[in-house]
Amino acid sequence: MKIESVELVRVELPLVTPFRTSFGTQTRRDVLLLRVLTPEAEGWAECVAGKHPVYSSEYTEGAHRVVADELLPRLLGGDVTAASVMPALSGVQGHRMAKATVETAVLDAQLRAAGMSLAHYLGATRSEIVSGVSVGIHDSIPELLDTVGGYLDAGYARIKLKIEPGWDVAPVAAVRERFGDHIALQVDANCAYARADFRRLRALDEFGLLLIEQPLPEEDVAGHALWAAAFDTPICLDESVVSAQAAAEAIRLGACSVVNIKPGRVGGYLEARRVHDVCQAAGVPVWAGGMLETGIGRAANLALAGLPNFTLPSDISGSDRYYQQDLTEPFTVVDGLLPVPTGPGIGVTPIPDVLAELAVRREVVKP
Ligand code: NPQ
Ligand code: MG
Repeated sequence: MKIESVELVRVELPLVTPFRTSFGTQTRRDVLLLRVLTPEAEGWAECVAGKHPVYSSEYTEGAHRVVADELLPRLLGGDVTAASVMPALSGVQGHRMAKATVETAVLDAQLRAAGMSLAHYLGATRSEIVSGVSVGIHDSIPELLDTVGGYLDAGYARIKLKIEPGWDVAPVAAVRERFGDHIALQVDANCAYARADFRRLRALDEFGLLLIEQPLPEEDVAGHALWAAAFDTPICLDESVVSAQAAAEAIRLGACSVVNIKPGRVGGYLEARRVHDVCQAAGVPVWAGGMLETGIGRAANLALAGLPNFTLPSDISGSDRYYQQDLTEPFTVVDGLLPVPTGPGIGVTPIPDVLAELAVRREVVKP
């Protein structure tokens, strides 16, 4: 394909409720969208970087600059396909979320031109995805129980509690006590613990959790291996899995028996599919993570989550979990399920009026 121009669109979206994790409280998303224009079709993608570099080193303004100043100049001018994006960008170190956004927008344009859905392209075998919800750290246990009860009433098939030192065993015990042993429950620490917290966290073993996600720092894969050998509860990695190679190494070391896949974190949907394949070959189930995406990112994640080794409930929730007004037609959870989009490419586009209202900055880059 020949790319005529790329538009970087910045959108500010308030969250329906503040989302607190071990790395901070988010009240809004500062979103970077890319729109790739080709003679045949346009392609859309959402960058999952947060406003501040607190979940990962990437952040929205940095991703914006690296896309416009470093990535697009290496890409534009010649013939571009989704498969040619990462090789063209290999001279830039890191910045996986920024690179993923460029690759995804190109892939969306390519698939729209071909009339093929992303789900079909990736090899999805499912038309619906089991929807789970990630529940932030609350100020009190009663408030947490209200929130969890609301999500269970809304049909969510799995609850994930965010934890940190001081907010771990008590909230898990309270949710089990109130809602019973049958609900699918897991926790996510976002790297907030140290090896010295071993005894504290192993106390979670008695609650029958589906998994404990990323208790230790990103670099401490060996620590996760020590804990995985000692815990009954499966250890799942998120932040540590930055590529298919990292996934293979972590599995070989025994650091995890489950993997959370986020395309942004691993540098795109093509690499995410490789992570899926590596895990599948090793007998390690995977599930689709979430980064508070708008409908643009959510649609693409649903396509990926249709692949066969995504056997655990996802962190892909309904639009209304995060946004009063999504950028696309809203995704709605019905009976705990979300549909895999079937239209060409990611299957959705921003609603023009909504985008016009919420966009705060636009920059166009041409070859
Ligand atoms: C996780 N997601 O699995 C992430 C963490 C997360 C749904 O729990 C801005 C940027 C806000 C990145 C909120 C969920 C974020 C973010 C949460 C990442 O670890
Ligand atoms: Mg996580």
